[in-house]
Parts: sequence; C-alpha cells; structure tokens
Amino acid sequence: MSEEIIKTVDRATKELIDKAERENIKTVFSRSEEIRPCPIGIEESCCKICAMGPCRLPRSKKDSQRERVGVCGATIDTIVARNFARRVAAGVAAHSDHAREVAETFLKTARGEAQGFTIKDEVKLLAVALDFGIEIEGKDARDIAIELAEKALREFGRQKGELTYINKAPKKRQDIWRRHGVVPRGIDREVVEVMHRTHMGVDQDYRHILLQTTRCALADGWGGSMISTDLQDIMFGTPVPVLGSINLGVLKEDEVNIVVHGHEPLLPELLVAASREPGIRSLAEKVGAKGINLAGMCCSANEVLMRHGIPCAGNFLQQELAIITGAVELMTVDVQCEMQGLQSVAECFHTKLITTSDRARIEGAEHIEFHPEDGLDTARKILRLAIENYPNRRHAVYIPSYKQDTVVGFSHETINYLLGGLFRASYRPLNDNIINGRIRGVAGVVGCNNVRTPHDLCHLTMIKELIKNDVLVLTTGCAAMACGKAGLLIPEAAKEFAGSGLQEVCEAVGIPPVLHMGACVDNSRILVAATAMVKEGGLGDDLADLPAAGAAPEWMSEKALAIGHYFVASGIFTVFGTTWPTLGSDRVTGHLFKDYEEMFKGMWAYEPDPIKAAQLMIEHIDKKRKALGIDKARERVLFDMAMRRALG
Ligand code: SF4
Ligand code: MSK
Repeated sequence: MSEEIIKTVDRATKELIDKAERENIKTVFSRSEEIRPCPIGIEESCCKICAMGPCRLPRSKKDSQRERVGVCGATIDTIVARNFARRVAAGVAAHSDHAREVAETFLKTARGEAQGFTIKDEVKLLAVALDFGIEIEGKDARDIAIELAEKALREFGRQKGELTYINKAPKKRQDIWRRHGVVPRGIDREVVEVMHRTHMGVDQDYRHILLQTTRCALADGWGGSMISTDLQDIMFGTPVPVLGSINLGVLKEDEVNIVVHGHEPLLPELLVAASREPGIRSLAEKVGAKGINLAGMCCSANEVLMRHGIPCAGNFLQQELAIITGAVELMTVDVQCEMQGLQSVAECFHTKLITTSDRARIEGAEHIEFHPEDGLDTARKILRLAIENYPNRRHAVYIPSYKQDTVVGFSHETINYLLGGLFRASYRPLNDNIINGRIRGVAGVVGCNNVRTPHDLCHLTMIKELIKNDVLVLTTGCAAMACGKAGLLIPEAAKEFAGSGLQEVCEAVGIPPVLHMGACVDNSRILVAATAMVKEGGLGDDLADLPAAGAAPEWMSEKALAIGHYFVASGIFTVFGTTWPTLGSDRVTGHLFKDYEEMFKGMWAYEPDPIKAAQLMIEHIDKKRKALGIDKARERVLFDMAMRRALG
C-alpha cells in the first residue's frame, strides 16, 4: 500500500482538500500532483536568455568532466548567477512597485485628494520626515506629509547617490556596503541594471553579477519595503497588539463573506471602513444576511488583521479552499500571490472574483479598479456586489469549524514600548535578557507556503524548535499565519512551547514567544528592530554581531529570495528550505554560502529539514554569543534551572 502524502498539518485545510477531491475541483494541491518540477529548472541549470537557446546544462552522470557552457560560451556559473539575479530583481520589483503605489496614494492623501484616507499617525510622520532630512519645525502635518511623499517618490527614480534609509543602518554595516560598492542609488535603477547586466552578452562574471544582485536586494529591504511599511503606518496607523481570529473557520454561514486577498492594504482599508457603515449593513440585512463578514487572505490579511482585528481566513495555500467552502460571496485580489486557479474554482460556486489593480487582471474575473480619488465609492460598490450575490449561493455551505485566537501587531515601535514602557521606550530589557542568557537569540522566520512541502509543517516544526531553545521568533507573511493557526501567537504559548528562559521573559512582559510583525513588506520592521538592538548597546556594533538568524522554510515567491538576500547582505545568516535555486553551480552556491560570510558577514544556507535548519540557526546564534563573550551567562541560566529542578 502506498504511503499517503501529507499535504497539510492544518485540519481546516485538510477538510477542504478532501472536499475539493470529492467534488472533483482542481486546486493547487491536485495540480501539483499532475506537474512534477523540472529537474534542470529546479537547480537553474538552464538558460533561455537568447533565442540560440534554451541551453540546458544539467550535470552529466556519465561525464562529470564535460564542460557545461551554453551555445554562446556562457558558463554554468554565469547562467545560474543570472537566473538568481533576475529572480531577486523580480522580487524587489514587486515590493517596490507596491511601495510606489503606497507613496503615490500617500501624496494624494496629503493633498486631500484621496477619498477616505487620512494621516493617522502624526508621531510616525514626524519621525520618518526627520529620517528624510525634512525640516519639521513650524510646519503643519499636511505640508510635512507632502514633502515626505515627494521625497519618498524620488527614491525610486534617483540616479546617483545613496538611498536615504541606508543611513538608518549601523555605521559599520554602511561601511561594509560602501566597501563592496553595493549601496543602492535608486530603487528602479538597481532593478533595471540587473535586467541589463543579465541580458545576453553583458556581465559574465558570476561574482560581479551577484554584487549587483546584492545592491538590488538592499534597494528592497532598505528602500521599497521600508518606505511602504512607514507610509502605510502613517496613513493607517502603526500596529499595536490586537486580538484577532485566524483560519477558515472565521467565515460565517449566515453572513455576507468577503475575502480581501493580495498585498496592498489601500483598498482593504476602505473596505473595512465601508463595511462598518450602517447603510451597507442594512443592505446586507435586506437580503437575509445577519451581517457583513470581512476576512483577509495572505498579506492583505496581515495588514487588516494587525490594524483592525479583521479575521484572517488563511495563508497562501488556503486561498482556493476559502471559495470551496461555498460561503464566499466575493474575493478581491490586487497584486502578488494570487493564483490564477482562483477563477476556475470561483466558477464552480457563486463567488465573484474581482481584480482591483490596474497592473493585474485575471481572465474571467470582473475588474473594478481602485483609484485613491474615489476609493471609498469603489469599496462601497464592491460591498454592494457581494451583498447582492448572497442569495445566489447554490451549494451547501461547508465551513470547517477551526479558528484560533491570535495576538498580532508587534511593530518595532510596539516592542520598544512594551519592553521599556511608554515613557522610557527602549530595547534595553531585550538586550539585557539576551546578555543574561534568558533569551538565547532572535530569529526572523518568514515567507510563504509551498505546495512541494506539507503546508505549514516546516514553519511550525522550525519555530517550535527555536522557541524551545529560548530563541525569540519574529515572524511575518504566511509564516506568521501558520503560527497563528497553531496557537503560537498567544501569550499562553510561552508556557506550552518555550524554553524556561524565554518563557520567563514572555510571562513577565505578557508577550507570546513568537511575535507577529506584519506582512511581507514588513520584514523591514525586523531590520529596524535589529538595528535598534545594535544601537541599544551590549550586542556588538553591527547587525552581523547579533545572536540572530533568519529563515524561510516554505518559501516559493521571488519576493522571498529578495528578502533573504537583503537579510544576508545586512549580515544575517539565513536558511531557506524547500529547494535552492543555485544548486546547478557549485561555485555560485559556494560564493553565496561561504564567501559572503567573508564579504558581508552574513550568508545563505539551504536545509529542507526544519529541525536541522533550526539547529543551524541555533549554532550560529551560539557562535555569535561566544564572539560577544556572553556564552557563559547562558550556561549559568541553564545551570540555575537544573539546580531548581533538582531542588524541586
Ligand atoms: Fe544559450 Fe548563451 Fe543564449 Fe543563454 S545566452 S540561451 S547560454 S546561447
Ligand atoms: S503572501 S510572498 S506567499 S509570504 Fe505575502 Fe505569503 Fe509569500 Fe505571498
């Protein structure tokens, strides 16, 4: 008898995969069985950059000495590096185009031209304006916001100099970047230059290609992503911890269910506001619904969950399954991570799939375009469409009963206040607890789901292993949602899952052992938090000195590669699971996995086993503790606990 393949560790997901199979509805799970990954493509040993190819250059089992070069003479190292560079650039482009949309909307908001948007966080407005060198004395918030928006927009098209936020990094880090010539000039410029250099017959030294890849990735982490996080916070409010609910069980049988899916929080913010208007709610009652139930999916979910407590229906691999409940009247999608398969699933039900961005359409889906000038009217129109669709349910509704309470919204500012107190916000207590060994180190575990590995399993296995070993975990994206569903984002999780030192700290402060920091673009919050730890003192003078590591155990998106690469370039040891896209070239892999530690003091690693990957991270954290001379403190803490147990 063949062994059953585990597709997910989430019970709600399992029930709906089974339902899809019974009803013969194709999903990402069934399609992944029909299409196996290409063994040459998986290690990127293939070039299709010019029409003399594609040149396929797998390793030859028969002739290991055979030279692996394409028709033009490009070596396998050049080909693999070019492919990696282009994937990173695509990820940077995605985050940064999101940021551009946010910055343009921010400018319209400041000018009073964006319907339904205001400046919500004036404290952050002033802080970010100062980062941009804007004189704030004697100016009103509106003028400061206009100047900030214009300066932020100039970061995209800047041709020379350095991105403004580079100055936020520790001085030593900036020096490393300057020494290697990787400080980004302008966000768009770095993406364009990757595309140019990787065109046929341009840059043909893999190390040189990877340097530009690094500059491009930094333009995301310390550019596009950071800009979008900051401007979103100013417009919609900087997240503070809120209680929410997560998993497909948040859908409601007797209400109009609307799922907001994608990444840009602009329209979702207005859908939240409009869904609370009495006029819209009474329309829902007129069609026999008890109310309007807005729920999020993927990173849009993270955004509205952490700012408004709007329930989250699930992460990346659950998007089609939400529709398969038969309870979703309407799903909006904007950009990134929206499967085209959504439309064919929606056609099996009454669900309307609505594309809302001028940059993304799906054949068969209805298109209602969001523009800031009349955004609130658009939100109302979409809600009315959903309400009108409620009586059209034509299948028995099946909503799995699983949902979980979750505490989210740990921005850098919140961590600061929570640890140090409102009047003396500080990272000192966190640093002290790392120095005294209660907290062994900090790990950023982020990224997607990937159908090639059981849904949520690697996230949860890795994170449980880390917190068990007293590593505080910061999380974003779909990893954060996996944690939420598994009950790791509530303070009580510390008692159940964390090691004794971490547990003690979590209980004293009242935080979970895993802190939800937001959506994919909010990985910039992790950089800012790490920088704050360095600046607080006692843990070295560079990000690379921190007992910290990063991981994306279930990554699938090019954005994840961009994030991973800016973490590495920022000095953080970063482990990816599922697959690794440079395995076709030993030299490229060696360069990223070893030489980068020499050059940037951060490096990549690949380990699909989540326990082994967590152990690599812990080893790295311990290595950093030793280098800081704080390894003995931890031994004392552990000795104390053993003594206590013996006494008990
Ligand atoms: Fe082949 Fe060279 Fe063309 Fe790539 S650029 S497809 S290696 S000939
Ligand atoms: S949504 S990029 S699957 S984390 Fe940001 Fe999730 Fe990855 Fe998309």
